[in-house]
Amino acid sequence: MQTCESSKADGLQLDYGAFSRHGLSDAATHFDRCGYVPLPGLLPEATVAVLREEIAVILPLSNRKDFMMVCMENTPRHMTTVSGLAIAERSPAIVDLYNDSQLVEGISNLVGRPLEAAGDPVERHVLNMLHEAGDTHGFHTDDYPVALVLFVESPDCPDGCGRLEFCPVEDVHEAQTRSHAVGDAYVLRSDRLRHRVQPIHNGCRRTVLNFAYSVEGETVAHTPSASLLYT
Ligand SMILES: O=C(O)CCC(=O)C(=O)O
Ligand SMILES: [Fe+2]
Repeated sequence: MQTCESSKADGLQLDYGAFSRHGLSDAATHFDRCGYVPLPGLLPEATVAVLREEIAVILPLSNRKDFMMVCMENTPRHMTTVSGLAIAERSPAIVDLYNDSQLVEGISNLVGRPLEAAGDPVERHVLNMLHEAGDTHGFHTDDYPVALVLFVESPDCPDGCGRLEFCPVEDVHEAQTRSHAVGDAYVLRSDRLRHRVQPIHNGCRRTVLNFAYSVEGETVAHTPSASLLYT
């Protein structure tokens, strides 16, 4: 008998092999020290295709944001966003993906602590789209400690625009940059590392889902940033 269950039935399979394809001998130790681990190819092509359809459904609920975020040292936001509430309303498949137990277990193992869903439904799973020349998600730290960022679109521009840049909050001279292709993902210790997305060039597009998780038993200090960006 055929059963129809969970997001898997909708084509949102993940390639969990990505958790061992990062080329690091001990990813958990690396994450503890550096706060960043790539998950290349976590999203198979078919999953990217389904996510694009889901995103087309939620985009009518998007907001255009062009402002300087005062609570994050006046850094720029030029981007289109969709809040966690809108995603929950229109895309049960993305919500299922966020809650996928094998995914959450994989990230928990990487982080070395049990993770749980972010308490704030606005920030829990969001969409960030950079699609106009100069669009950027300026420097900030997140309220939640762990971010999983999934790439549905990414520029393949030879100048390498739209790269992730991150550095320890206390040492801005330690900045590192990383590029990601469509289908890739990464995990970031996003409350401790100051991070941004470098501006994109004319004609380039960068669309990500950001899944935020809490560490079980830890409280989160909330800033106004999520409501400024997603409502
Ligand atoms: O788009 C990215 O790579 C980073 C996203 C991010 O920092 C955020 O949503 O808080
Ligand atoms: Fe962030």
